[in-house]
Amino acid sequence: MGMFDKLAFYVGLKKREANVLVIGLDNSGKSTMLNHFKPEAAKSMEVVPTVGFSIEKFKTKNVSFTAFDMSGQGRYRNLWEAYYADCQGIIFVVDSSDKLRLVVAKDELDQLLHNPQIKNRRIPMLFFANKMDVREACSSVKVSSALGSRKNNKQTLAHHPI
Ligand SMILES: Nc1nc2c(ncn2[C@@H]2O[C@H](COP(=O)(O)OP(=O)(O)OP(=O)(O)O)[C@@H](O)[C@H]2O)c(=O)[nH]1
Ligand SMILES: [Mg+2]
Repeated sequence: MGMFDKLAFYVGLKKREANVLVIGLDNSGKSTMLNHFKPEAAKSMEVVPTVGFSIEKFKTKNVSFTAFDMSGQGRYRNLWEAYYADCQGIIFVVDSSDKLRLVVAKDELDQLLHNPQIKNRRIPMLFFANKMDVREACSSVKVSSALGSRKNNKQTLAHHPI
């Protein structure tokens, strides 16, 4: 539960419940990552592309998380911003092996960071450089520099293969 513990560290000191928005391009592995954190009995056998969004609940020692697993498909990305105002944390998942679309991921990230619901708040963001098991995947450092990550926003880059 390392990733949620990390977010709990940032949001748990003041709040007992937190909404976490899980975003990133389609096929980046958001639902697979969340499935990985579920208890054995609740895991899906097969993860399929998300339609719209789905809601998952997780609990760490101090904080109950509601994760909004958003679809990353182009036609659904405009749904993300409807959840900005009411989220206390964001996990941005990147497919590190999808070099061609790193620029698209950056574009989406820039739009997110410029959104008034986000830019005027200090909101913890965690970047997950996924698919590190793929041989030609970019390193987490490369993913970070492709996204132009800003350390002063308390953003963290995770790169644990799942
Ligand atoms: N090799 C590899 N494949 C992964 C990894 N994580 C996810 N995948 C695969 O990537 C594909 C997409 O995973 P999803 O979890 O559905 O991706 P998503 O980001 O939820 O996609 P949308 O719901 O369409 O936005 C699936 O075939 C997964 O099995 C990983 O770490 N390594
Ligand atoms: Mg999904």
